[in-house]
Amino acid sequence: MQEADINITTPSTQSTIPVPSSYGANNIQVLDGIEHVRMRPAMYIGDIHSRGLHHLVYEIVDNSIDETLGGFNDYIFVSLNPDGSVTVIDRGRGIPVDIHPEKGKSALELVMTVIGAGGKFDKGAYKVSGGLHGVGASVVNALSEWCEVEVYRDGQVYFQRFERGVPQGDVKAIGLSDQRGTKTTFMPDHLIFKTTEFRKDIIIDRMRELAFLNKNLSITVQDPEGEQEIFHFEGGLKEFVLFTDQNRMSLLKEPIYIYGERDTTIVEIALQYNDTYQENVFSYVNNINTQEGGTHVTGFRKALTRTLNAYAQKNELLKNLKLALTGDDFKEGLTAVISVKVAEPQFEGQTKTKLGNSETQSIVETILNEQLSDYAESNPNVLKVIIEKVKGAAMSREAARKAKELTRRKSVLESSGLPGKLADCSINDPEHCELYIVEGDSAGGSAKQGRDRSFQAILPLKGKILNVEKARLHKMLENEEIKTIILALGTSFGEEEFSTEKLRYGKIIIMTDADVDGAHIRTLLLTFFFRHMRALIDAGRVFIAQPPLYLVKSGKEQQYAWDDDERNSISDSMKKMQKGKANIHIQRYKGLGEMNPEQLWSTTMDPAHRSLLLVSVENAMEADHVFSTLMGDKVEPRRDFIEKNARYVRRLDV
Ligand code: 0RA
Repeated sequence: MQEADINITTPSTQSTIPVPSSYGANNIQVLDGIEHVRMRPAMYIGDIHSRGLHHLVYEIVDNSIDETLGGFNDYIFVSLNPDGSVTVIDRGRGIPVDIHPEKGKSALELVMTVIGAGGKFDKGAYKVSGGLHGVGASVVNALSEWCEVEVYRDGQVYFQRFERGVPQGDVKAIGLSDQRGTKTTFMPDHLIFKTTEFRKDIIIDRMRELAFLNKNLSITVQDPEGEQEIFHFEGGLKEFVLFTDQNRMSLLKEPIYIYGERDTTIVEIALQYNDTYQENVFSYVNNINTQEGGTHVTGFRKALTRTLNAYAQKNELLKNLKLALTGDDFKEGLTAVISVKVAEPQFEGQTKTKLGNSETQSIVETILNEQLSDYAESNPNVLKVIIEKVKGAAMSREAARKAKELTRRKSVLESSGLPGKLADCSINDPEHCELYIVEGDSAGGSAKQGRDRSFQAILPLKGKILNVEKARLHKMLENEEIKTIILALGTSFGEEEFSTEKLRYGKIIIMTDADVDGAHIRTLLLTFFFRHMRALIDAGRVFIAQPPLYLVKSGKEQQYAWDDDERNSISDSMKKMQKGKANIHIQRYKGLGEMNPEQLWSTTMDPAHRSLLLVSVENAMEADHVFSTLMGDKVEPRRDFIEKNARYVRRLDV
């Protein structure tokens, strides 16, 4: 889970930065392309913030991955260099350097300067070509202050340099080498990007994921200090599942592993059951995370349900169960990774991360049916454990249904009224309404007095909400705070009933104190939204308020500060105006309740001055990992995690 730094007034993604004009007339088309990329970078890489910046690395690495998928490469080296540039090296075939007969330029130069040229080279069966990926090295080149490529081919080392996309001379042979491969180094252009600082943890997360997905590949990541981490997983997806469940208690000795090929499609699946109640299924097509699922996931679910059900029936494992199993019963505690390699993937859906190829469904289904049945026959003890788990889910589903029926009339969730604690806003148009979920009654009081009641609603929570990571569905619905939130949002709840369309507010803003309790409550709320109302996060509806930490006063002058650096620079500048004689008073806000309503409004709630953090799930696997670590049962990993990440937690007063 990322709390991306995004102001409510979204910064313009357009820039008007020209490319150098030292380019001949025959290059006009190339120049047009580069210019367009530099003018509208977001069209090519998503945005010009941290996310887009990291996409540059993925684009280059994807080319090396294509070589890997084609069977030509087993090694990738990624270096975050001390000067802020990034180097990617592979041992693939090397970008060709011979002259293209019609264009009169080297293939290397075309790959690096013609937008979309990468796709014109047939580099193997499973080209990465979905989502934001696949725009090619030329886009990275166009968005780099400079970029240097070395190609190791035919016993030679070839070299070419570019500045803001423009070649600085032709490709030349600069030496001899018996290696093969490609080395690309680029410096992201600070004229384009709001931040040019690469984060090691973000790079590592993706490189680890790629190594899980390509078991023959070894990826080394080197940081600016020269420290290296090597990712190479001979067990592939099996190790991926173990990694995902490292903080959960597994019910199996080891994950079940499936591998099969049919026509040109490759299917790889690993799965296991753990003692929690959530399902975690991650799916990939050609190494791209298919967040919206698709035909490969449908095939997986059908085969899993059918095979396990058939096995249980045949072996009379359901004798004392008085109800039929449903697809949902197989989801509780399931962790699975599905990875398919498809020659011509069709991506659909809102974010183009849903696989559409219909043939893939039956291929996955057939392969899983066959191999899982075989596995079941030779591992009856494992199957017993799984079927027990599934039966538990079915019985709890039935118990929940009965309980719901009994309390239906009284149930708050079914009543049309709003919770009593909610101080609602007066206008009705959800797009313009905001809900502040506030910690505690006293902060709630300040917020109620400080707000603009026309469009801002306040919902004060009493202390902590339930940790949904450890609770079954019907337990959650018995929790007052959770019921109150669901009611206020208006979205209803549960797989069938939940609907974003019924959401009563365009923005849901979590506003907690800047202390440990506040951080905990925020995490509990985020866990709830992530596990049970993920669509709200994906739709960009969930935000975190940013109250100031300090009030710096000197005489009549006063200014707020959001962190220690800001506090120091404010007090320094106050001292200088008043020539060192200033009597500076610094107030540290521990809780929202310490601010009066006017202060809370002007610093934290007034859309003209506040800044909010937008909550986004950059990587579902990573988010799952964070929540299962922070909220799960195992204590050790939680302690490790907190110790390791403590230095990232800045605005926390322990
Ligand atoms: C075009 C054609 C061939 C390889 C590549 C591009 C290629 C591109 C990149 C980018 C990073 N690493 C790369 N490795 C290879 C095929 C060349 C051949 O047939 O020898």
